[in-house]
Amino acid sequence: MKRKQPRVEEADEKDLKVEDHPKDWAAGIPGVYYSMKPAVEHMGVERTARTVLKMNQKDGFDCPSCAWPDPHKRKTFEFCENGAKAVTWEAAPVIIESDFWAEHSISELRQRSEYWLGMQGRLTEPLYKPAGEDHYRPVSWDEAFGIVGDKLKSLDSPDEAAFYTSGRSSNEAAFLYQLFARGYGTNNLPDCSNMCHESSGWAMGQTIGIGKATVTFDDYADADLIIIMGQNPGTNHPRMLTELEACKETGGQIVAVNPLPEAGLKRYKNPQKVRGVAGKGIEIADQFIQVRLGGDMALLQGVSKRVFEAEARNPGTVLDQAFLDEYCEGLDELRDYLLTLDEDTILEATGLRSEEIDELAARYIAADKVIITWAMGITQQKKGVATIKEMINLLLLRGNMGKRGAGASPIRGHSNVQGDRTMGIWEQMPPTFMDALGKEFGFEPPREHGADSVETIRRMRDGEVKAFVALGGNLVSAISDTQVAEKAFENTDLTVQISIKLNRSHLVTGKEALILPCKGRTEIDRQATGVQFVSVEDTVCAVHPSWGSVEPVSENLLSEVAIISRLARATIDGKIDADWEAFEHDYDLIREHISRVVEGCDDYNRKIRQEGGFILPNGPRDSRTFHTPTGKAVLTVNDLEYLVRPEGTLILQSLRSHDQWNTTIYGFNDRYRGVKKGRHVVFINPKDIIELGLEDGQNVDIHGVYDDGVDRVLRAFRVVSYPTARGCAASYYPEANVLVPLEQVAQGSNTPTSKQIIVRFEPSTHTAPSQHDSAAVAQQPEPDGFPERTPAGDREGINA
Ligand SMILES: Nc1nc2c(c(=O)[nH]1)N[C@H]1C(S)=C(S)[C@@H](COP(=O)(O)OP(=O)(O)OC[C@H]3O[C@@H](n4cnc5c(=O)[nH]c(N)nc54)[C@H](O)[C@@H]3O)O[C@H]1N2
Ligand SMILES: Nc1nc2c(c(=O)[nH]1)N[C@H]1C(S)=C(S)[C@@H](COP(=O)(O)OP(=O)(O)OC[C@H]3O[C@@H](n4cnc5c(=O)[nH]c(N)nc54)[C@H](O)[C@@H]3O)O[C@H]1N2
Ligand SMILES: [Mo]
Repeated sequence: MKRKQPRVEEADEKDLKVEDHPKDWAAGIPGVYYSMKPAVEHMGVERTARTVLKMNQKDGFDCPSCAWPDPHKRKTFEFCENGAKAVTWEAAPVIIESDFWAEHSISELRQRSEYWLGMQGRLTEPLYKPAGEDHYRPVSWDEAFGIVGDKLKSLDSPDEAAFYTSGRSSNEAAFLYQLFARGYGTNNLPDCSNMCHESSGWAMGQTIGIGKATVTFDDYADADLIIIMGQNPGTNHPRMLTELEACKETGGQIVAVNPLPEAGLKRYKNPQKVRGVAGKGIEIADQFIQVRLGGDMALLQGVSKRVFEAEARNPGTVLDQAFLDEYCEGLDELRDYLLTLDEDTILEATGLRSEEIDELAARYIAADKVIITWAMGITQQKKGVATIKEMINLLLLRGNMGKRGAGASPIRGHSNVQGDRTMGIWEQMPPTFMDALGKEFGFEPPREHGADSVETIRRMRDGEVKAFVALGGNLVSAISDTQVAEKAFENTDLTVQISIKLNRSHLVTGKEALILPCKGRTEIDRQATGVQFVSVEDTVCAVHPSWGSVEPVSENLLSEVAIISRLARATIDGKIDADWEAFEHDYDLIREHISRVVEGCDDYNRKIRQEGGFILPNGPRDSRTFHTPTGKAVLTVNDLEYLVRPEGTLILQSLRSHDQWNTTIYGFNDRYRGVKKGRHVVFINPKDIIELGLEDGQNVDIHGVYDDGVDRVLRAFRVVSYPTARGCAASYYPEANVLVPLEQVAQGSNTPTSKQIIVRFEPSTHTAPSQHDSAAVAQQPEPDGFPERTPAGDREGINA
């Protein structure tokens, strides 16, 4: 089973190369090649066949990568390059040997990159770091559970503990985990969603009464117009490109709104089609709108304003008045506000020309069925919640909700982040859920809202949270303000990580620390009553089973469900009416409880066994029912605000390269953007490079600009001339988290503003990358508005 520990070379950034032209298309044959090659290399042919070919099949496991849904009719290869990477990373049969921990101290491992740590292989033994020591040592499972139970029982208040969840765990594990936390007595259930789509949940909950997509999978192909805002599907949701292609094939149009000309938004070569493999692929975006970072709120208001103006010119022809009368409130207030909105402010905030907004408005008005879809470019902005409310406004004006081919579609990140929420992983679940939970398990759940991710870090820093348990994830790397986050972890008495692989959150520890290794989703889960499956929910509310398909990398591993059950027994045995031991043996028992507690999940055990699972009810989508206080969808007035950057600064966003899964770094190439063998780059518009007195290829230190007296800086990052919008820059996440103060959050959702960081640059005296890829060739922007990369000074910048 086990292979020899790999020799992993750290990338030192000195071989970093930047190609002259970023790619203008995504996927195609290279996609398939790039996905299969490492899989076969690391897992061998048989294990590759058992994993990659089972991915997203009805009898297989749900891809542990993103939350994009599966079609009804599955293809043989129902996965993308990134799914294959995620599976290879998890299922490659390489384990960390016991002597590793004596050989490597924690402080030594802390010097290693996330890439190196992840490549060491799977964790297979519970590990314990006693107070005052710098090494983990293997311990028995019983000893490990005892340490956690004793600590949790010794705290003065249950609110001195926090229970974090990342979005990869199953519905069954998530349900038990929140039950454990609430049975113990706290709502401190921070999760990765707090840093991700929290803004979407808030905005949609307040306006249409549900924080989930109002579309189904089929709606994509049916839409007349899809507006993609703040999302990079070519890298982060590649299978979405197939649906965008389907939409185009039936005459639909696509508009991409983004400061960056991302490859997948431009052209797509479908690897499943002959044309996609051999030809030029299909043009995706009919209009590319190169908005400034954080300018989307102004853009959407500008479009809605034009909709009202068009209605005023031709009364009764533009608005869906019947829909608005029956289902919505707030129309007059919105009209009054938008018709007085200053056009120059809109142009200033967006960095766009008036005609570009006119064109989008004309497309919107001409289309009967419109979907607006979005991701982190919107949610991680200070005005993220308000911006999403503006999307809802625009959709409602023409009745684009609760009909085929139309709706609001936030695209979730983690494969089961939405399911975790449905199961109760939220620091502020509503009273109806708490009532049902209390009734089912014979206890009084805590009612006071708990701490989210940012608040948990603050409480750990300030000594208010003393024990931290994480069901997956890598919070220290994922959260903003890295220095503060590290202090917070170190200030905690006990940190516990339930994980499959080593990451930084195992090395920046509390005084005591534990690692509890679990099975991954690819692995067969045998329990006393036989092989178990789990269930997950995708981004369009479809719930389906997931069966592991390969032997676990070690017999010593426990499932997440087993770990949570045993943690609960060690901590709150007998306190609530729950048979923890039985749960571990038979997951159907957990699902029976779910069916009585979670809305929409009645008869769960039967429905989950139907072919393809089932779809959760959704008021706006199914029947134009809006669970708001008045029962109507709410058109909202949101005062326009945008970030004004001081002279000499840029607004920086932090995003994903093509070779990573959040904090997991698979490699050092960002193929579509033309970066190789390094991550320490900052993409800047050529005109801004000149204006700031910098040079393409130069090394700079990037300083966060805040007046709280803390110097937040990234050293020796290479300037890459890139056709991003003027005034904007981009670097990779998680590195850039160093620059974001913990207090910089989106209004309403408390999500760190990872896409809106004001920075200034200084020439770096630190050594790092060198070699640049020759003098670049000047290129004219293409007619469709997707610019090419050009070195500073060679031509006019984009969107000047
Ligand atoms: N391969 C891979 N897949 C993933 C992930 C991964 O790390 N790797 N992560 C998963 C997770 S958890 C998530 S949440 C999703 C994230 O999916 P994305 O949201 O696509 O992820 P990001 O890389 O953060 O890209 C943000 C995009 O928004 C744009 N953007 C930034 N700011 C603005 C703005 O102000 N306005 C507009 N209009 N656009 C803006 C950026 O240029 C970029 O194209 O992907 C999921 N899928
Ligand atoms: N600056 C900046 N910061 C960001 C973002 C950004 O765009 N910019 N994006 C934010 C977003 S959208 C998100 S979702 C968060 C992500 O935050 P997290 O979800 O906390 O981080 P991940 O990197 O996805 O977690 C990876 C770890 O999960 C563990 N893991 C993997 N699979 C399993 C499993 O099956 N079970 C268990 N128990 N553990 C497993 C592995 O040990 C792995 O190291 O980061 C946020 N932070
Ligand atoms: Mo995410």
